[in-house]
Amino acid sequence: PPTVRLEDYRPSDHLIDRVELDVRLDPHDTRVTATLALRPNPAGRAGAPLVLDGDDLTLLALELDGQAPAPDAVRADASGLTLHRPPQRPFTLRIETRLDPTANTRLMGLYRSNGVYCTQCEADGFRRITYFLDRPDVLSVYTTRIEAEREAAPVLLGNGNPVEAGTVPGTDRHYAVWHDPLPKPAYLFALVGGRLDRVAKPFTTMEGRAVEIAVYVEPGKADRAAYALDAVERSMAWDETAFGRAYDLDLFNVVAVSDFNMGAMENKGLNIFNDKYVLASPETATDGDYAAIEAIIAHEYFHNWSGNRVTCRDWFQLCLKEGLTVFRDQEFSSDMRSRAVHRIAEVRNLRARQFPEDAGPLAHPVRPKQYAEINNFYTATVYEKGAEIVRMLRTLIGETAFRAGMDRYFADNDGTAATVEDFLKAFEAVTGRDLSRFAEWYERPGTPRVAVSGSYDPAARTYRLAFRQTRPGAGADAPPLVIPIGLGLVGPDGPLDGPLAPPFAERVEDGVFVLETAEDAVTFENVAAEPVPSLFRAFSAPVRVESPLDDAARLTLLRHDPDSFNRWEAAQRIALGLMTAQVRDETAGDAGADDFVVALGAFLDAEALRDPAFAAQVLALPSEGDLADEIGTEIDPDAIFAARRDLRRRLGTGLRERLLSLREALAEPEGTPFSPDAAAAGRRALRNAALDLIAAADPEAGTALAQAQIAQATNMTDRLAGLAALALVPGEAREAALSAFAERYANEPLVLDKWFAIQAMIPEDGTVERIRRLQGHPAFANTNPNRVRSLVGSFSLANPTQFNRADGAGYALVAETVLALDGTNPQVAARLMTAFGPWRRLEPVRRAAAESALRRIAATPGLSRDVTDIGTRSLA
Ligand code: B3K
Ligand code: ZN
Repeated sequence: PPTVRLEDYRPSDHLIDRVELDVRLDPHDTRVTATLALRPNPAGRAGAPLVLDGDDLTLLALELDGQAPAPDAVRADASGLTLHRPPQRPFTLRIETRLDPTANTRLMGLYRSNGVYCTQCEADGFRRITYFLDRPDVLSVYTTRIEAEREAAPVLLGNGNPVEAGTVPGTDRHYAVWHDPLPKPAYLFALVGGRLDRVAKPFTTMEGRAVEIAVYVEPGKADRAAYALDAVERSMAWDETAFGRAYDLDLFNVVAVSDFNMGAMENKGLNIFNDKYVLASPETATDGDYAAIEAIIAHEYFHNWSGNRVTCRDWFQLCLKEGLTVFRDQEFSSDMRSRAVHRIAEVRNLRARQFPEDAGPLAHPVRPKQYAEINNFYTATVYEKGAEIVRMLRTLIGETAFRAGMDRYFADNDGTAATVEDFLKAFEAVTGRDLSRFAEWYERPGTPRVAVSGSYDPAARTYRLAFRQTRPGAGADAPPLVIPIGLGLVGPDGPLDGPLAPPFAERVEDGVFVLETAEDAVTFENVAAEPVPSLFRAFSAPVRVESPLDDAARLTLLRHDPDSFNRWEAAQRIALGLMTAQVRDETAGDAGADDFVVALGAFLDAEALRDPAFAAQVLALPSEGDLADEIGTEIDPDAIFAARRDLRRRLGTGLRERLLSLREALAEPEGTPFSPDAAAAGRRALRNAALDLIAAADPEAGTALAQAQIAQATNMTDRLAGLAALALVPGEAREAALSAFAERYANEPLVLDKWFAIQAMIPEDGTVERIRRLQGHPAFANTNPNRVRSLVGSFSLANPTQFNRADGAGYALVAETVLALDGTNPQVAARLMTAFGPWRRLEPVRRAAAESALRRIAATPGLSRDVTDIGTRSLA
């Protein structure tokens, strides 16, 4: 496939100022008439042909300024429309196309989900609706008339504000006209038509604008939309106080559909969501679901400024809207919940998804330099590492300057399609700093390493910390990155910053040292005793740290570090060390493990009831993926699994009495109404973390507890945690609980997804066969992305021993699914295939099996561009 390169960017030769769309919805024969007000772009090439994008389109009619153009003046086919000699002045094109939304299984462009008409245009789906300049730097004002059979689609929604509605005389059809006053790129276009229930509430912006917020869901599910509706309201209020950003239309609509390629989409004034991220009730949604709904509602809403009002010049700038908006939603969630616990969750996620990506064949810079298929670049690197860059920027310049820079960015770029340079320029303007060196973060793939060593001089009462940064694959002459390092010193009894004579270091400001060269060091003065350094507080940079700490020092941090993140990190590093020692067959770890159990016991005594959410994070050991990432090469997932299982057993045995009594102490008194708030969720999280460890040590006791929990559960969090504990214990009890769960939720697709996922994650030999059976379950469908992700996606990403079975059966299952899906939904197929990313880091037998599965996929004729691209890069 042709490669698109950042360096080849040039402005469009033409602009489209206004778009009038007339969409007559029909299940198989939808007619779209687009009237485009075009003109030559003064910044483009004069006299250039007009080349409109198209994808799978059927052209019915074409007029240029009211006339049919001469046949030799035009070339049109399914994938584009070229006007060889367009007028050198403003002109109008009227284009009529025919679509079959029911046949659209790729879920890009206009399609039907459970009978509801909806659209997905980012990144390049608008060209599946009409011929267009489908690129983000062409901004137009849209007016959309939507027409449909009233019975089939009583609700008709578009971008912007509603301007007119009525019936089509003499028919059973009706229409609605929507006008969006703000110019936008085509990827933000959306329409919806269908039978939907609605919940709504008013909001008044800080500018005094009356807004109606509404959430539309499948009929009968309105009561499950309340949480999402409130989350929109909280998001609107937060963006006003945190960033001074007010909403700008009279309506803000959210629509939930059941077939959706990703989480949600920020279309202007009409966000379309995967129903998984809207629908919630205590009976069907876990605390994790509630948190995800709040975060994604916020994310899409925040795009209204970071993405829509200021959009991207080209798709290489994707992190400009995505990294920034992830940062904004993280800050929102931190303010709504516990900042420390949320930071831990962010870092877990970064390490689980972005670090491996950055260490494998699909690694790319946060701002890629080239792509073959842009839809494959909606990655953890662009989103999550992109967010970390924004966070580092804030750490470097401080909160006040950061806010001023954001204001400047919005003011200078409002209504335009911007670049990463424009973003940085705003911060340079308000701080007077040169950020060109910092900008390297956008250009370099790979996770940097920072090696740290410390030395104490008791006579001089100084403590010196030396840092050395390296980047994988980077030569010695590669420019160093600018790395903010959150720092503090901790003594045996607590922080070493007593009020009388605190330690200080000249180049540590507000607890941050900035490493700008390959090597540097900082010296603290006035240090009364040998300290333990607390490094990269709050995970101040997305790097791997080669730390000088031993386990005794880490236990000091676990006890005394005022930085909660580093308390958690200390426990994680100790656990990681114990487990990797076992994997590497070093048996010396036993005494260390005992010390760890004792320390965790003390930690629980001090903290568990004070901050259960945080304690749950400390108890949750690093994942198998974390271990694989730590080990890095010749990975044997079975050995990793065994090491983790053994440490869980040890903790479950050593902490048993404490865990049991914590479960008692944290139980909600009977009759307590369910609340999804962070405090209640934290108590449930700790109870369930305790259950996991108890069951690991004593499957029989665990089974009994899990069964009782399921029987008494008043919410999905506890019910599912019970089921998850049972799922790890082979036998009758597990199978009975699984059947009962399936029966209870037979008509709840989103809950059945959890049931599919739990079974897909069973770390036992029979799982591949179980999944094959489940693929034939009446509730399973390859055409629904949520079903595929819950069954096959969970397997490939969250069941390392079975996906990586030495006989290759796990790889074969995923490869077959990729191939089966590619014809209908290439985006989801390609996403699934990324699970093979770490293949080169496996031990030789599995490496060979994974490679041959990859090669089998890649050698299949007729593959989509999406899957071809992942295959090519994975094998390169
Ligand atoms: N912007 C969309 C993602 C579109 C993905 C296109 N393949 C959702 C989001 O990040 O908010
Ligand atoms: Zn986004």
